[in-house]
Amino acid sequence: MKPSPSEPAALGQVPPLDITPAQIELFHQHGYLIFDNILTPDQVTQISERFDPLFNTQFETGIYPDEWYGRPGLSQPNATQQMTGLWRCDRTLASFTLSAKIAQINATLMGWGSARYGFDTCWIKPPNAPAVYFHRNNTYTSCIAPPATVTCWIALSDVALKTGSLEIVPGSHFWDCTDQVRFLHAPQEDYRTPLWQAAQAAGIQSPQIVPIVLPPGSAVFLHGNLWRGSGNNPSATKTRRSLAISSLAGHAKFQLPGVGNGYIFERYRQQGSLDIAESYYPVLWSQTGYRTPFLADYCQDALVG
Ligand SMILES: O=C(O)CCC(=O)C(=O)O
Repeated sequence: MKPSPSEPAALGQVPPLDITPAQIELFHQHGYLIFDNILTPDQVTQISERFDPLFNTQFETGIYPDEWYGRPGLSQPNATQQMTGLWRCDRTLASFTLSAKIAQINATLMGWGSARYGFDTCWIKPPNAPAVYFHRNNTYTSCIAPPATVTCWIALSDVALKTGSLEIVPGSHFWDCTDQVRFLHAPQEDYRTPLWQAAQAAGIQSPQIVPIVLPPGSAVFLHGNLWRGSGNNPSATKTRRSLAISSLAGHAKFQLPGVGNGYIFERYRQQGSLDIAESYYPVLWSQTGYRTPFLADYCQDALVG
């Protein structure tokens, strides 16, 4: 389904922010926050229906994604399917991943006055899908200043122990430790190895790993320094699906060339400038009401109105 272009989303059109100071405090303390029913069942279906065409190389806009794992007919049938850079491929997905509301919540949790697109990723774990290494998302954002991201991770199916939950470690966003860019899929060793190493560096004896359990349409907001990963999907029949929408600060810039990592961001660096181009990383929400103008013609905002 192709959404028609809409009017610009001005400040007044964004629904009131339904997040409290107490929730913001919890996010700062623990590095995550559960947010119920961010999407309706119809919206969950609308998003999920777009995934099969994408993984079968049918891109509504004709544009390929930034990152893509798990191809029917080529990959192992149980391979985790992950695709990043969805908004450029499909305008129905863009109408969610570029929404002002999610960017507003992301920014508010981080104390930013504005938020721009960072990355948008779907994670599809079929029955018996392998593990995903523990990691910190900010590791993949270190070529950006500030090197900080925040993610709204939305369940599109039941996310539960029996389908291989997302796992997080509350408070680990405070740990003084390092991480490195890794290929995250199907590790040969224990998928928690990077976590054990980080905990040791931070002087934490027994990190508390919490499985995230969510019904479809509910979300968890994740601080970019929070350690997260997932085990295999033990179900013989059920596929676990999610959509992760990550923001950067609206005022973010590139670090100097050669500083930090960002294998996707670096594709979009403009020579001779540290500015992040809004054509690739649009500003989605700002306290001033500013939103990158081309968005109004590109797609609707599915969460406005
Ligand atoms: O969905 C998963 O299994 C992993 C997701 C994840 O690690 C992430 O969103 O950073």
